Amino acid sequence: MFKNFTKKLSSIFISKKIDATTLLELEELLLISDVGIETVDKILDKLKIEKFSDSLDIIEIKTKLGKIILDIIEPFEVKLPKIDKELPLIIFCIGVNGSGKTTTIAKLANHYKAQGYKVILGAADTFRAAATQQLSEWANQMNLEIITGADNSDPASVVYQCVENTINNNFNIGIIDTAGRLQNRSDLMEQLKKMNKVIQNNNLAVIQKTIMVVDSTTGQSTIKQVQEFAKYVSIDGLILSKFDGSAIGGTIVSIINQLKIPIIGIGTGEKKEDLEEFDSNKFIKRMLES
Ligand SMILES: Nc1nc2c(ncn2[C@@H]2O[C@H](COP(=O)(O)OP(=O)(O)OP(=O)(O)O)[C@@H](O)[C@H]2O)c(=O)[nH]1
Ligand SMILES: [Mg+2]
Repeated sequence: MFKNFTKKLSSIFISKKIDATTLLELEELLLISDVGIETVDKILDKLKIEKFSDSLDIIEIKTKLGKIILDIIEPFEVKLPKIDKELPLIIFCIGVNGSGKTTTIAKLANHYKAQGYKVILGAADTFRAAATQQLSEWANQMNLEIITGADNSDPASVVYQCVENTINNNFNIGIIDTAGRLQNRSDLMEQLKKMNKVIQNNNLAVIQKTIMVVDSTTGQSTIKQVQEFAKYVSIDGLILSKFDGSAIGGTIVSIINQLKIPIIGIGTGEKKEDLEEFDSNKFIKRMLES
């Protein structure tokens, strides 16, 4: 997640000084760690007003830097949605093409099924037959019910059927997959809005959580994607997929700082077990121990 962060940090502060040179080097280190410039500025501004001891060492730097970053991210650490005793939960998964939605849905289904909850899936990606098939394979593997629609049928209709089935057949949770869409395709974004409206229908008593799945290897461009999606639907949290790959951890810090949207989970592989809840303390530890 972070490549040799501490090693590089130690080499910057070998001079045991906080001065213009070391701050510039720290700025570069944070930037190559994928923390966006706005967030880097905020971190450095806070660091500059810290009091440091004369015998400044790497532990002191790490502790202060870690605390500054933790203060930014900790308020946005949110656990996976809990199941309510009274009302079923509907998780509506959205995101751009290939971000990891369908795989994340399998991971979420696995998480809730393992706790003994009754889970149903909704394949509202009706654009590609392969998409429905992909989700159906996960459903088969986990022995889950799934609602599908005919190819190119109205995805909002699959959403409706999935929510209705969740309620009428006493499922604890329905998880809805949607087709990947680019945020600049306003027709597809309007369609997303329509699906969202179906879930919000007053006659359907559910708790809705809309989760945007973001590919963490795409770095800073994720910020723009999320901002655009948020213009059409209210997003409760993000799951960042593909953290086992080339993703660099700093993106998380700037996503939180700029978007103020909670991070719910982190995808760490292609298997259904590869989902971690976001833990900000663990994140800082990984960063400072890397
Ligand atoms: N390494 C790794 N691969 C992942 C992760 N999540 C998803 N993938 C892979 O990324 C690719 C795309 O994942 P999908 O779940 O199909 O993505 P999607 O958002 O549903 O894609 P579309 O429906 O085409 O928009 C697949 O090859 C997945 O196995 C992850 O956390 N780690
Ligand atoms: Mg998909």
